Amino acid sequence: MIDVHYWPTNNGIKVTILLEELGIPYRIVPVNLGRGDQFADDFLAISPNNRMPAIVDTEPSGGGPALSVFESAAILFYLAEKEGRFWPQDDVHARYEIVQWVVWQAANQGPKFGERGHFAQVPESAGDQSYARRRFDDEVHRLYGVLNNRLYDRRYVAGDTYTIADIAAYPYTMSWRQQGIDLDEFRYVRRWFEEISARPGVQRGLAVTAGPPEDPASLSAEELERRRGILFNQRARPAP
Ligand SMILES: N[C@@H](CCC(=O)N[C@@H](CS)C(=O)NCC(=O)O)C(=O)O
Repeated sequence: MIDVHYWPTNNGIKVTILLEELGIPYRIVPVNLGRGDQFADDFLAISPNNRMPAIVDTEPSGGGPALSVFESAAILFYLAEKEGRFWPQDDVHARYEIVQWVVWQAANQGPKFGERGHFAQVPESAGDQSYARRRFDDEVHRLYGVLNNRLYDRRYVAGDTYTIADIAAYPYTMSWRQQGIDLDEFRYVRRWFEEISARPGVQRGLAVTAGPPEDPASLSAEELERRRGILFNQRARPAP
């Protein structure tokens, strides 16, 4: 069984999309990010960067003890390799075409889009954010261009076949409007986006929740204060 330590965010849904595309059984273990579950000791034991997603496979290939994997890109590689789908293993050219684009997503699209979203939400009371906003708006626009140039003569990110490179890059493009992007400017991305959005496995992956939403009104002032203390201004945890 695959346990998916999960919250429905762009990085979390990469994993549920792949699992739904693969059609293999899995179990959701909610990691409520707003409550700070990512700092629990048992979660840190499998995901030391205090970020979800992470998985635990109780039946890894070849047997042996349960195997845990953190970082969404590593999880995509692990599951695709194990199941022998969406990441060809027998052709080094095709394999590394996909590796490059999954790593491109994890090292560029994910972090830059994430920072754009962060600075867009900083309240005016925190001071002038115009430099940071401009910087990450430009980066997001540049990265849509990288994807567009990639897709103008290819059906999918890594070539003619749908792979984990598409599953990695898709979630962050779902909010193109909020990101200030006009998809008419990136028409090859639009064509790809519409095709990926229509896949039943993608739609099933997007529909996966981590349980009913929490009612903010149910939280005490002490609990809100506790959450603020662990979620904001995160700094290094001391070594044991
Ligand atoms: N590079 C990581 C990023 C994971 C990540 O940033 N996860 C976010 C949610 S999308 C998280 O767990 N945030 C918790 C926090 O900021 O405290 C991956 O791709 O898995």
